[in-house]
Amino acid sequence: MLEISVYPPAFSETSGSPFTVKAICLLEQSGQPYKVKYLPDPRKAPKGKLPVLKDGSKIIPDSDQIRDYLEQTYGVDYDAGLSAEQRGQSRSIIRMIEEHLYFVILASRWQKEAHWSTLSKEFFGKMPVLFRKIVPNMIRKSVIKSLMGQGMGRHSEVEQLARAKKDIAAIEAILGDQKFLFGNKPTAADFSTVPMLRALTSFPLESPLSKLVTSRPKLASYIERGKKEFYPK
Ligand SMILES: N[C@@H](CCC(=O)N[C@@H](CS)C(=O)NCC(=O)O)C(=O)O
Repeated sequence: MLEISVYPPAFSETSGSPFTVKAICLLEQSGQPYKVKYLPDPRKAPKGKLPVLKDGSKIIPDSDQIRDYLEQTYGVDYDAGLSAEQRGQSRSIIRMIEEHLYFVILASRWQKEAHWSTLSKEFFGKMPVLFRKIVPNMIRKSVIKSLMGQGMGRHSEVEQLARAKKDIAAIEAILGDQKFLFGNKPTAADFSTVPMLRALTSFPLESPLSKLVTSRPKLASYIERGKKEFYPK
């Protein structure tokens, strides 16, 4: 049976990372039986990140590659019914959400001083006390280093917010009055977008960043609808 390794649930989401939630949703939609393995530590994963899919002896890291694998191996088409043009638009939305907006969320969770203790308690609260004094700060340092490398961590919070606002406004414009980004049926772009926007709104401290979603009624109902329609029950 397919087995997906993901972070344990966090902040009332199915899993602690929007990428692992996405992978679970992709599996859910594939119609294939699968089981979920919770793994708090990604260091042994092939790319040191989660999600990772195991299919017999095959190990597939990265949610994008997991999507390709499920499409190629099990004949799923997450963009069924979309034109070539829409498939291109879908790809661009996914890249914007995963390779840009994600880093604003990462900075908001890990870099922003006012959010850190809430994140740390949720992710590391069950760790033995001795480790809890050292490990969370070590991981935080490495996340901030990666944010500096990627570049988002070099922007001020105000600049990050302005960048996120443009992405979220773009999603709102694409959604319009539709149920999902490309019509009545959820497609690949929704499986990336809904978990990412929910990563913003599920964080228990309200912020100008989370308000970018919660203050837009169409987006707020979109992410509720997504959860109802394609998250595991
Ligand atoms: N491109 C990857 C991104 C996965 C990713 O960034 N996972 C993060 C959690 S949000 C992770 O496991 N990070 C661990 C680390 O960097 O040490 C995918 O789509 O799966």
